[in-house]
Amino acid sequence: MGAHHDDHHDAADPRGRALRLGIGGPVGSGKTALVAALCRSLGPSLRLGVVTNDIYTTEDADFLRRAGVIDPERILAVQTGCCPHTAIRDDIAANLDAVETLEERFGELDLVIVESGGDNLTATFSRGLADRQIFVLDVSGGDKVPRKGGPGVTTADLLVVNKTDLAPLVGADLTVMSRDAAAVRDGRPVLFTSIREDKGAHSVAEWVSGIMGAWRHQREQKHAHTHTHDQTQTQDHDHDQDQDHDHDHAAPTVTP
Ligand SMILES: Nc1nc2c(ncn2[C@@H]2O[C@H](COP(=O)(O)OP(=O)(O)OP(=O)(O)O)[C@@H](O)[C@H]2O)c(=O)[nH]1
Ligand SMILES: [Mg+2]
Repeated sequence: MGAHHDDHHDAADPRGRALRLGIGGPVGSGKTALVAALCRSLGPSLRLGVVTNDIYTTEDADFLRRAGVIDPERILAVQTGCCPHTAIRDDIAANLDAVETLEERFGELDLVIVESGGDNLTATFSRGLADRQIFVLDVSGGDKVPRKGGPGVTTADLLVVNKTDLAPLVGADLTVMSRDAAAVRDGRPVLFTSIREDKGAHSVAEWVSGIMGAWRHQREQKHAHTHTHDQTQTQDHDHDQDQDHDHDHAAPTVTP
């Protein structure tokens, strides 16, 4: 399976819908812990929905429901039945269905978080599914991981390096990780977290609040622009990456 599947999905029209935030990264890096933390920090002020992806189970959705960080009805589980990146990058229909089901169920939402199943360093979200994406690494793979690059590390809107509390135990040098991440990310932000110690992942929540503000502004501008043009202009979609791709996909299922 090649590492360079180009994204053939268009960014969806942002007017009148929630910002869709993808959270990806390797198995066990703390994606679900981050989703829970964002629910704790942002739940009181934003209308949230959550979609989880697991290959064979609804483990992450079950964990979040048990954690009591968000109304259980606001969580939907997608069982991908295949490599997690397929369901967030190539065959995004099941995830889009889940997002839209949440929007229908709860009316207008501000933010829908989509957690990918744990995958490798090549996994990224389609722009047709996620407006912004966070890639979560942890320190336990060693301080070499950021310099290994890969599109998640290099292009995600935010790179989170989690489990800093474990750094002394595994001999990971956070200064090296910070320097290497900066070298491959072309100025995009990197945050170090220990969600074990900061249950609200406040630095990440602050970053999300910032992009929410920009999103709302963009939405308002598009709305005003559309009215000005008597609803005749087309959206400014980016068509520069229309590519075919070829591999087998199992059909994902959504579990309410
Ligand atoms: N020490 C430490 N453990 C953490 C931290 N964040 C998460 N964990 C633990 O790491 C384990 C994996 O966390 P998850 O949030 O389930 O990771 P994930 O990325 O969602 O895992 P998958 O969805 O299976 O890929 C759990 O036992 C968490 O309690 C942290 O900051 N420090
Ligand atoms: Mg998880």
